[in-house]
Amino acid sequence: MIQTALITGATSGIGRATAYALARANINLILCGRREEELKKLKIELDKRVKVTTLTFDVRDKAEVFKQIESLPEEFSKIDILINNAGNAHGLDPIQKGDIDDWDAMMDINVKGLLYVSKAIIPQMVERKAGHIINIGSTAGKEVYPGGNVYCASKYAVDAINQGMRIDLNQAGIRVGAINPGLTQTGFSEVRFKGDKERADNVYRGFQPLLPEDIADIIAFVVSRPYHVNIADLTVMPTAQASSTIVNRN
Ligand code: NDP
Ligand code: 8X3
Repeated sequence: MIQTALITGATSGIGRATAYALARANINLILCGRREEELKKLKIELDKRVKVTTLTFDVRDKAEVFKQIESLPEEFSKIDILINNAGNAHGLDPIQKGDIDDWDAMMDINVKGLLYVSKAIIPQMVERKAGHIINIGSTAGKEVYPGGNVYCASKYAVDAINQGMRIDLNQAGIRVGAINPGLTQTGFSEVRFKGDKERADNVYRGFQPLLPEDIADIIAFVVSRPYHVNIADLTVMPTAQASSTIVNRN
């Protein structure tokens, strides 16, 4: 039975690599993001292999999230796997210097956006008593670091939501688990530092960071387990990283 996965944040980084990995596993794809051009390019590349459709929306726009997901054509309307991946950090300022707009963005996207998308999809999974939700958390959701304040709070919230979903959806037989990556080289730091590429590159300087494909391979492994196996919480760091603040750089 061919499955269908919806991936948020599929235009870049971990989400994009996951689209490739799940296509290789013959899973049909609903690819989501705000950058329509990127979604179109991805669809052209991947629909040689599996069925692909795209949804362009901002996860902060509650009405649009529901409208877009409800508009899915019949052949994509049964969603077996939800990958809650869309998210970013905005800024790395100490709390006393933090920008309120950055705080709003992180809580609205990483926490509320994840909830809106989940709310639009969970009822059909409950009805079928089957489904798999993977929430992309972070090492930032396990350990707070200097300047991480609100980003860490948003990822601690993802950790709590992941646990809460697993508890509440237990009787419905739905699998729920989190993958918590450490330092992964994606567009993440460029977004965090508002396009300052040099500062972004410095984050990954002097050691081998994770690549988005490393996380995507793990997601493909997690979804390929037999249905009685639920990988509930998985933290993955580069070998050079021991904690949020301890990185072995040359
Ligand atoms: P990228 O910046 O490469 O990708 C972020 C993705 O999120 C993009 O596809 C972007 O799509 C989407 N996105 C951002 N804001 C919105 C929005 N408002 N509405 C819809 N989609 C949105 O970063 P990563 O791949 O690294 O990040 C993916 C996830 O991994 C995030 O949740 C991040 O917190 C987490 N993570 C990343 C780590 C890292 O070191 N890179 C480590 C731990 C966790 P678009 O711009 O088209 O909307
Ligand atoms: C991304 C990892 O350490 O840059 O969530 O916050 S970190």
